[in-house]
Amino acid sequence: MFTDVFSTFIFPKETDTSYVLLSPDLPLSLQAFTLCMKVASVLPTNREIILFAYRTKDYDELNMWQEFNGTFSLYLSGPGVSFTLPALNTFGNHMCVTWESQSGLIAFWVNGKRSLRQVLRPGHRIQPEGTVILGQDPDSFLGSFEKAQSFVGEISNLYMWDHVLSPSVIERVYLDYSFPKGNIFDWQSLSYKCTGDVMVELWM
Ligand SMILES: [Ca+2]
Repeated sequence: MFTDVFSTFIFPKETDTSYVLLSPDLPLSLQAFTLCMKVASVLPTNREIILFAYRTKDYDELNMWQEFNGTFSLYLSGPGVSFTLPALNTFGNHMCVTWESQSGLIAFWVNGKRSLRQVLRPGHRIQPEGTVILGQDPDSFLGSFEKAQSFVGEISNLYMWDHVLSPSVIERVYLDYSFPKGNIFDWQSLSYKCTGDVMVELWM
């Protein structure tokens, strides 16, 4: 008896039509989160690259980008912060973002190592009833995509928790070894729907 093990989303080319819709296991009403994924891309760094987009009807609630200048940024419905980090590459970086509302402290983690911390929107709560997509930046609810902001490359090992994981747990997420199930998104039981030209790699 074999079970399909779902391995990677492959976005083979620049489009304004291809994306993956993710269904969270919990509503994204959040005062903290840890978001992790492995990302490989060889897109030029003088181009915006959307890495994760969570949008409600009127707002981009939680968006992660690589920016024109190669920095990485995270926006929470308006305000954002950017971080200078190792560039995306063909072999893939394991990236996490942690944020919690009380202090507003936010950090990126690359291959298990934490960036310096910045402060973003203390007291803020991320609102539920939106849609999470990979591959495109929606300027309206599930629409108005721009090809020049699309993601091209591979995304795997996507997990999200409604709290900040400890450094030792993030290290284990990076090593893909013995860590708690993602209570918002868990790569081992991810509920998703692909639209357009997105390939899903499955191992038997
Ligand atoms: Ca856009």
